[in-house]
Amino acid sequence: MSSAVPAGPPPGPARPEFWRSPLRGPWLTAVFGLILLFGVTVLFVTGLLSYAAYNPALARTNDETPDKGLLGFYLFSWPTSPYWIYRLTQGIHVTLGIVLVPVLLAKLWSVIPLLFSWPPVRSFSHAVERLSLLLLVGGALFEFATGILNVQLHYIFPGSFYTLHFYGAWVFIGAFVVHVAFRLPRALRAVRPGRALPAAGDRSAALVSPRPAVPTLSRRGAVALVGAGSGVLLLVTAGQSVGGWFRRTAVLAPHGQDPGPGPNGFQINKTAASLGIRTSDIGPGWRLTVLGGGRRTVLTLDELRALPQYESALPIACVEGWSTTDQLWRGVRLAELAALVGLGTDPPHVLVESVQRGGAFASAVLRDNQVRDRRSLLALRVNGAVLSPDHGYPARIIVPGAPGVHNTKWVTRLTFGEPV
Ligand SMILES: Nc1nc2c(c(=O)[nH]1)N[C@H]1C(S)=C(S)[C@@H](COP(=O)(O)O)O[C@H]1N2
Ligand SMILES: [Mo]
Repeated sequence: MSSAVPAGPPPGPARPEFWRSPLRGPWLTAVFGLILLFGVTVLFVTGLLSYAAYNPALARTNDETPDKGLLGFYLFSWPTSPYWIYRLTQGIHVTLGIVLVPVLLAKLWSVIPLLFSWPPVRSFSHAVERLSLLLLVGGALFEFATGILNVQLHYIFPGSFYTLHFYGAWVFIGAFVVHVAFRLPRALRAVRPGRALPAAGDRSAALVSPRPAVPTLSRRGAVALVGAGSGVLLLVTAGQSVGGWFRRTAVLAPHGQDPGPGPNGFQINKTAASLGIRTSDIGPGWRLTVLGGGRRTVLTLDELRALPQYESALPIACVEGWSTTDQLWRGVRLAELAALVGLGTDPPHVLVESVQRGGAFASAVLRDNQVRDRRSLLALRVNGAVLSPDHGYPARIIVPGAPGVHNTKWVTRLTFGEPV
């Protein structure tokens, strides 16, 4: 006497009537989806550029990502012009990532009934599709969460942020491309003016509540609300990338809104004290050692000051998205320091080491195009004053277009042209 009646979904979210919002439907999902299609594409491209900006293939110090294999590709050497390039690309990456959060959440809200669709697995292809959506949604949440935690300096990751965000990006983008390939035609149809109602059996019709509550907001109103949320985030974030006066509007910026007065009054990433830089490391006993071509020269600070000094107006642009306006640096050209060890014509790459003991940013390798640029300095002064200890006294690197992390502070050794 077995019953042939298939069991319906259990009470709760697996039942379509459970979902009552009259706003859900193909149009709303398509609008958010199309915004994300554009936004995520920009995030992916600027993210790849951010990776390339580290000159990852140049040296292990620049990119410690394990087993990156083919994914560690990059197509070009990071340029030094325009000198604000990283300020722009990374400012866009971080600001856009934050601004898209309301859109991402709204998109997920619009499709949440599908998460509980019954039966959980209908067929093999349905299972594959659901698995790909797991990678898509999981990947998106992972990338947004790790990115935001990093720009908020909240390092709770089990490992390096770079490694996690890098591999997460490839998983996410793979699932994203598949998702877009399958859903883009439907999304475009859903936003076409004068579109027909979804045909019966159309899976996207599952988004429409069979028992809608009375609307308190139109669908356009919902889009406007999400847009307003993104707009507010833009207003309280972008100031950290624009810098200068606008820093005051960046109330979400973790370094604070006021970097203090005077020539050294611009944003500091890590203070000397926080990294354990001792006064004895950068006191009168400090020396700059220049190595390369089998030669070695050691200079005191006074000897460095006696070399020809040049000025460059360049910003600091951090991977965390904040940047400064142009600061006026003054110091010795990297190319002329290479000349001290006989490598003045066509200077090669250089390994820059600081007095800092350990830590990922204690050293970096700059590519030959960065060494050769006449604006690249070992800076001793900024905005007319001696560097403050927090900005890298007695000497720091400043290179046009480079990510902040390659502008090593408290430099003590330069090694030109050695294999790294
Ligand atoms: N030795 C050393 N140099 C360093 C760092 C560091 O941690 N140690 N931080 C880098 C990073 S991530 C940035 S963004 C810039 C910030 O420079 P600022 O603090 O002078 O603005 O310094 C770079 N130079
Ligand atoms: Mo940075």
